[in-house]
Formats: sequence, structure tokens, C-alpha cells
Amino acid sequence: FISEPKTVAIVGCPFRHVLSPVIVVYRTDASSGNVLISGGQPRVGVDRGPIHMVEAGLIEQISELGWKVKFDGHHQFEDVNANNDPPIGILKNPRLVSRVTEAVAKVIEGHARLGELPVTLGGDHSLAMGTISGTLSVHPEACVVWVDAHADINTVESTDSGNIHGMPVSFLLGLGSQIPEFSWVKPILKTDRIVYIGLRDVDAGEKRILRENNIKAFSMHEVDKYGIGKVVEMALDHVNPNRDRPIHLSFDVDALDPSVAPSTGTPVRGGLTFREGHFICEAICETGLLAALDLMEVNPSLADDVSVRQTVQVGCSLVRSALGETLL
Ligand code: NNH
Ligand code: MN
Ligand code: MN
Ligand code: MN
Repeated sequence: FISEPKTVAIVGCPFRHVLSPVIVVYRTDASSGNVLISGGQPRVGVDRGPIHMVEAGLIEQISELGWKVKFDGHHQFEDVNANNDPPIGILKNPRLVSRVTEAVAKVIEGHARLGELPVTLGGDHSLAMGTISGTLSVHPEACVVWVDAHADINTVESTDSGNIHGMPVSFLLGLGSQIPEFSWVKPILKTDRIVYIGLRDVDAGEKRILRENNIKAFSMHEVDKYGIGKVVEMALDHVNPNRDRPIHLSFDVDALDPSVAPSTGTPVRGGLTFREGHFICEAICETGLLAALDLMEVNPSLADDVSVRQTVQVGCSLVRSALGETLL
């Protein structure tokens, strides 16, 4: 399903609907020496994660692996004025998220139809509503490997935060009550076509949803117990027993331990090591079935320069591993 010459389409999505905490800047008045405080709310919808990854040389790195790379700049999203986007229930920025993810779905679908491998750089994980919809519209038989500290399967009823990046899987599965604003999202994902790796911060409501729907998940407990090699094998045996289905790998960088990837919105300790994260990407690459890749939640606004550089570098190297970089 990837045609020759093998082509990667980089889909940079500098989009974030979850408000970063208010950043307070302290300045000193030159004449009086008094401390001035200028508080600012970062704009909803802007995220520099993908921009940093491209600036770090990701395009060149992928080309060096032998891929033809298409990158026509980061995607621009129309601004939905926050005043015209009141919450639906407690869901934050629902219209904005719906329009952005619908646009992303069309972009991914277009690349997949051309036989290209879309690599989406986020941005927050609500974008996966779009990327996975796009993949499944072209490859209905595809399966999803979701690597994350979180299950992102809250429904309209179960979400405590109202952050839609904690909900994309439930939308794709058609769980929970449906909101008209998201009617473009078709329930095209089946519960036995998704598998999780790396979970360790799952809300009580989400645990119930996973259990009731029999959704396979390998938490950090299973990674510790069996080792990452066995876990990836068991995960693929579940969603892809004959190794014949295209794979959409949706990788939330917060699956990694915060010591490895500190610049992310919701770090959770006890995560995947550097090697465990890379092993997942390498093993999926080895199947020859990778059809789409998401690298999400790299968030440079949330840490010091060293942490940002470290996280951006690890993001780039995960992408390279998924695209065929080998150790030998
Ligand atoms: N489960 C929480 C929520 O729904 C946290 C989700 N945060 C994530 N997910 N970063 O990957 O808000
Ligand atoms: Mn494009
Ligand atoms: Mn996530
Ligand atoms: Mn997460």
C-alpha cells in the first residue's frame, strides 16, 4: 500500500486546544527597579512542537534513510474565535477541534490514496481523530497501535477534564453520546483493531470502558513483566494476527518516561525507557506494514531549553526508527 518511490508526507500540525498554563513574565522597570508582571495567556491553537522537529532536521534525516519526503510547510488552521466556541457540556473548544481534525483527516486521506506514508507531527492527540479517520477511510482493514501513558478513550459522559485530547479513541469507536458538532467522525474503528502499549494513568471511567469493550491494553505492568519484545509481539498478535493489515502507529511522546521526554503537557513517571520506545518503532517498521505514523504531544512551551532539545531529539529519533533506521 506504500507505492514506489517510497514517499513520506510530513504533516506538521502545530495545533493545541488544551490551554497551556498562564505564563507570568516578570520584568524589572529600568528606571524604578520595580518588578512588573505581565501575564499572558498563550493563544489556543498554536503549538511549536512540530516546528521544532522540522527545524531540528527531521526532513533531511528521513531523506537520508532513502525516503522521498514531501513537506509543503506546516498546516495552517483557520482560527475559530474562542468567543464563538463555548464549551459543549464541559468539552473545551469543540468547534475548533472538530474543524481542525476534519481538515487533518482529509489531508491524511489524500496522502494515503497516493500511496504515501503520512507522518503527522503534533500538536495535541485530539489530532489522531483526524489522522486515524484518514487512514481508515483508505485502508478500512488497518489496525491501530496506540502508545501512550493515557488511554485517550474518555467519552462525553466520562471526561473529567473536558480536554478532547483525552477522548479521540472513544469518538473513533463511536462510544458515548454523539455530539452533532463531531458528526463528521464516523465510528470506523473496531474495538478489536486497537491495542495500547505503555498505559499508566488511566481514569476510572476509562478503565471501565476498556473492560466493558474488551479492548486489549498492555500497561507498564505488562512491559515490566514480559519485556517490551514480548509485549509488542502479543500486541501485534491481537490486532494483526496474520501480519497482513496496515498499521497506524499513534505515538504520544508522554508514553516515554519524563526523564526521557520531559517537554510534554502531562508527564507521568514510570514510563517507557528510551530503548523501549524505540524498540516499538523498530519492531513495527520491521513488519513492513506501517501505513501512517503520529508523533504527538511534543510541547516546547512547557520546559527549559535543555528539556525541549532532549524531547525534540527523541521525537525525531522515534520517527527515524519507525521509518527504518537500524542500529547496525
Ligand atoms: N485522561 C486525562 C483526560 O482525559 C488525561 C489525558 N491526557 C493526555 N492523554 N495527555 O494522552 O483529560
Ligand atoms: Mn501536506
Ligand atoms: Mn495521548
Ligand atoms: Mn498521553
